[in-house]
Amino acid sequence: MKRCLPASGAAMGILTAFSLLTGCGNHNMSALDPQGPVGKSELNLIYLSTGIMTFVVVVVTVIYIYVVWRYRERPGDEEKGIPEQVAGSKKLEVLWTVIPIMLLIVLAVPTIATTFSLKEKPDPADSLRINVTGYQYWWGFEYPEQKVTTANEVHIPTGKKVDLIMTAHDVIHAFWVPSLGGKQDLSPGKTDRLVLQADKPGIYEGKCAELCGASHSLMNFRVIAHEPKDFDQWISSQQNPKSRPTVGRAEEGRRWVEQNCIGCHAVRGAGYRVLGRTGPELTAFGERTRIAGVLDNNRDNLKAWLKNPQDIKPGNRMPAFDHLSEKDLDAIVNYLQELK
Ligand code: HEC
Ligand SMILES: [Cu+2]
Repeated sequence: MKRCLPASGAAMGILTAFSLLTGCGNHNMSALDPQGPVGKSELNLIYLSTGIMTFVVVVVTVIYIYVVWRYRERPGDEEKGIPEQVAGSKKLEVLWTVIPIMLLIVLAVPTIATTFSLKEKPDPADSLRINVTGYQYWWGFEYPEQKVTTANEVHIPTGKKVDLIMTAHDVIHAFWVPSLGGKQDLSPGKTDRLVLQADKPGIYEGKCAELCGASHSLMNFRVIAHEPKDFDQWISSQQNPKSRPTVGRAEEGRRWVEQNCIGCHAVRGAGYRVLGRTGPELTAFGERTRIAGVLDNNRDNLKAWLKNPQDIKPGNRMPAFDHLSEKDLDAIVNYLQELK
């Protein structure tokens, strides 16, 4: 179980509410347990605004309780006549205008400075560029310099700025990896930038954070961070995928895929021409940890997905292949699991 709340007890109640909202307790999915410099700077802003809010709530509550107690009705009040009237007091009006303005400035300056610094273009020499596209309901990732494309799982090196250039294919989505940073909206016809960095290797869960349709809540992805040398190895394995199967059943599956799937899915190096790219890249699919962001990648789940993707992710754009025989589905599964 991860440590979710900081030891310092300030504003525990509010932080508990935050931790529920950020999925605390979920593996690597808490904005309160940041795993990189961007997440840390965002957490500082959360602390700052929570601190200011707590200060205001405490001050107002104390004044309120004091006034109710101090000016309660007491015997003999009537003889004293009407109390002193202070409506329109210049001193008070100025005071309660200036204090909130000052608090807003204290909140605004670091917030705006941080927001802009997250959008600063990093030096291309020591950053990695990845193009991100949001689709209903999956994520496309392209490494333009390395000429690698993948989907739903994005691999990055640790200790390096990752320059994410984002757009959307259909409707607005939002890229959010709670423990690394975000969110950043992805809009059709527009590009936006988010720079992230992971300090340690590991799997960081991501989510779409903008309601985008029936399966919005299932639009999950993973950021997989590696030590730089392991990352280089991953890149070169992606550049030379093993896509021509040697075993019989898998070869049969390759033919089924060629006949049924290449209108939407690409498999690099598979020996056929890709016709369309409206679905996730399937190159090296056997190495993925999940299917469509929601199922563990194993044979049974893959078969269930092919038979009825709509059951698993309502409204997604993949047709069912329940008309194929069990044998043919097995062959396809063999092939996909062999892609490494
Ligand atoms: C009409 C286009 C289309 C066809 C044809 C199609 N798919 Fe898909 N497929 C999709 C889309 C779109 C998704 C993404 C669904 C989502 O997650 O929203 C998908 C997702 C998948 C995934 C999960 C990918 C991932 O990144 O986790 C697999 C595996 C898959 N398809 C296999 C196949 C196979 C095998 C065939 C052929 C038998 C096939 N698909 C035919 C559109 C298609
Ligand atoms: Cu979305």
